[in-house]
Amino acid sequence: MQTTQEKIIHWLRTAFILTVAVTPLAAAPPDSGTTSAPAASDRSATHLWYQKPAVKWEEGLPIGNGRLGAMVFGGTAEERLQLNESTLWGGLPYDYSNPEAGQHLAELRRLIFEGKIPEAEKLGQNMLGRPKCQRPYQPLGDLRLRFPGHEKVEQYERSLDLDQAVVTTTYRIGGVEYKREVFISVPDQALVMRLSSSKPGQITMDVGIDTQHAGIRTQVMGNETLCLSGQIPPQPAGENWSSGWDEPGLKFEARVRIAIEGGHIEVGERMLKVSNANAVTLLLCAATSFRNYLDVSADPGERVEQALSEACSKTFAQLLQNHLADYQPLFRRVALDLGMSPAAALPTDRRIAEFTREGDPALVALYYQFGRYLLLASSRQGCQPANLQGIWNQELWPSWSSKWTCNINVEMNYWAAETGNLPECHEPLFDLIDDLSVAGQKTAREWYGCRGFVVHHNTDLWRGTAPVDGFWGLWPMGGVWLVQHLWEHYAFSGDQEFLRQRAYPAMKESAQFVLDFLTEALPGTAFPGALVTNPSYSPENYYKLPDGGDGNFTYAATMDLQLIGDLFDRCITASEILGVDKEFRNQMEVARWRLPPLQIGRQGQLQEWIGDWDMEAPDRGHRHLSHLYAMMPGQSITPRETPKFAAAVRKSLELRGDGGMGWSKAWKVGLWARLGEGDQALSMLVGLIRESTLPSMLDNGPPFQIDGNFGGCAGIGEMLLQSRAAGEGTLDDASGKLRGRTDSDATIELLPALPGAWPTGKVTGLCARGGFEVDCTWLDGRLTGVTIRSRHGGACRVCYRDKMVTLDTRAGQSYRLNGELKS
Ligand code: FUC
Repeated sequence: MQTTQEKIIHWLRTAFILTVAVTPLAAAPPDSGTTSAPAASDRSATHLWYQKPAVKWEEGLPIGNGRLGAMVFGGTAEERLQLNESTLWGGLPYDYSNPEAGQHLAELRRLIFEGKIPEAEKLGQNMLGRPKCQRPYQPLGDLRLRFPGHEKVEQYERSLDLDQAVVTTTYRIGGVEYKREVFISVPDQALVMRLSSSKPGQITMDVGIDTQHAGIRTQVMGNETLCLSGQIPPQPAGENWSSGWDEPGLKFEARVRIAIEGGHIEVGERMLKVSNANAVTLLLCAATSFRNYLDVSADPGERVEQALSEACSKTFAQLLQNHLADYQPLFRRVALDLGMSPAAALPTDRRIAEFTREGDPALVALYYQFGRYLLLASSRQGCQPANLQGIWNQELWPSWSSKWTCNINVEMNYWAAETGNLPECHEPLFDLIDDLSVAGQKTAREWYGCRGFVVHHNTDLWRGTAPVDGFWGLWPMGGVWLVQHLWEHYAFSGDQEFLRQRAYPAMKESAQFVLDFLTEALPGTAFPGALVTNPSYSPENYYKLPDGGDGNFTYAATMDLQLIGDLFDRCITASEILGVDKEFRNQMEVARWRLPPLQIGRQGQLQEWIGDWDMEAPDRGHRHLSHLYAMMPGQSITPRETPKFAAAVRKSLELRGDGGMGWSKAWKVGLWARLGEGDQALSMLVGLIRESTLPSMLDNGPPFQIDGNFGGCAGIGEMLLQSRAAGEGTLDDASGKLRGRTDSDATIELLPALPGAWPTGKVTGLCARGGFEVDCTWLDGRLTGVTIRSRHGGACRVCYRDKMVTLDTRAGQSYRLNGELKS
């Protein structure tokens, strides 16, 4: 196998550059993705399906509209839909501030510069927020349906249709076929379930709703509505990296309304009893008192009643139509066909268990589309961003409180948003950043005496920005990573108003923090006089100290330098584009030059820390790949522009091995793809699907964490298409210094990491930086055609293996090239 460096050398030798005037095709319609439905026979590309109900929660099928979520079990005699509302969290508005934290900073820095790491880590414990853990995401309740006599059924099937975002359960008893369809609608803000059967008068069931929050009881309203209404009770003692709270918290309410066709309804003990109906439509709406992170004064009952009464006035067919009219144009923007094999006919749990490299390429396409589905279901405009579990959580104390973890997890949730043509789904993250850029100012002042804003390694509904959990929580780079997403949205969309109004202001606040936070390395350190971060930490890894102990803290961990390099580069470019802040731009240019370089260590690896400590690090297979940020999701190291450093990344990746949780494997899929090594990327994908994926296709960390799904989805996208924005910065490959923006055009790499196991395929609607939408076909492992739609015009370098062509595009036009990149 060729190494990355050999590949680059080969590419440099053989590359020829052409600039061609390609005649555009007819102007593309504004939303020109694939809008037709997949072939009806091709269920394997769009359906997850199973021959038995979920027993465990993790086996359920998730549905959602970004705010309301449900895990559907598909039971027969007993059906359970576990419910969530994305703003239902523990506690009340809170800022975790610690006025004494800042007084320890100078001493902490001195200890770290002097290598007194255990002492520094002890001191760091005094610099945590108060209390030292944040609040957890909470479950709402459970909708429970009981069907007497449905214990023994035949021809059972439950499925999730990704093209419709509908979960369907069907089975037979005797000569009667039963069917339940359920979806959660964005336009109607309701969970909608339709129960029907092949013969009239067959639907008899009990309907109830309950919650595990203490002291809350269901009430019956009239004879067709159930109401679950209450307030999160105090939980003084926290668990699982959560703090408790002493006061009653958010108010919440859920109402269920039933409309029957034929038969009748009776009121039972806190439930409704339906008998002998021909069909039933069940609607469920829910809300909380949360308005924003400072204001929890909304009336959930009013919110619920309004949504419910509007939804009630529509038929099931109208509700379904509204739902599909919202969902399908978004979902169908991207279509992916990696080829079919007999395995595709099997139920999804078997496909996952039996997945091999060559065996079932269609499962990869399904996994990819499932990621896009999950983003649409958990991250919609106006809602909270997808948390560690998206929106699906049944625990009072979920793993890591199901928060937004900012040292990889929440960012990974959004890696597929732009490439997968769902930029609208990225917006909840921008709203979160807006909040944090305000909330984090107080923390920046209080902890570090800095301007701008800081975010540490976690945040919650209350926009906590203080360091939490333990001394390792003193990782002040969360905001620096998050704001890169604003730049990315600009890079894909070219939306200058977005850059001016939203992206640049937050990026600038973050850069201001960094400029103030950077400090001169003391004499006796590796780079005396350089500007460095301190305290610093390579999430969440540790190294061996000279006395044999473990050290976490350091100064200038590699990842910090990369994050700051990207932030400065992008802020400098943004300020130039917008024609503002010349003086501030100069400060960033000077500071960038004074950062220490990235370094290649004894093993040829990219050093994770300021010292060459990787080889002796106790956990060499550590799940985090923090120092490889510059290659994925960052772009300052690439095989084309910085072959020496790309080879060092490759070495680091090899040294890390193939283990880790789902999200770690997903990150490696993306890294191997960026290295242009499709077979390695596929190997990681096999690991992700075989070892770290539940039968439901949700990530199985373990435990379940949705970042693995989103990261895997993004990684598959990277195997098929990569792109760089015009002028994106790189390292100087000789010195490892950050050298700022280059003069290149936007670049698109077609099929950069296509594995041998996917010889034939087609993808439509992937997005590239620079404002392009790309369709590709390939045969026998070679590109056969590409169509590029330009959103806002501009030059674009199109690369495929050793070929390159520059297109000078006009806004709204499409360009078609063959496998030789000729028109
Ligand atoms: C980081 C990771 C863990 C987990 C948690 C939510 O702490 O190291 O593995 O993903 O975030």
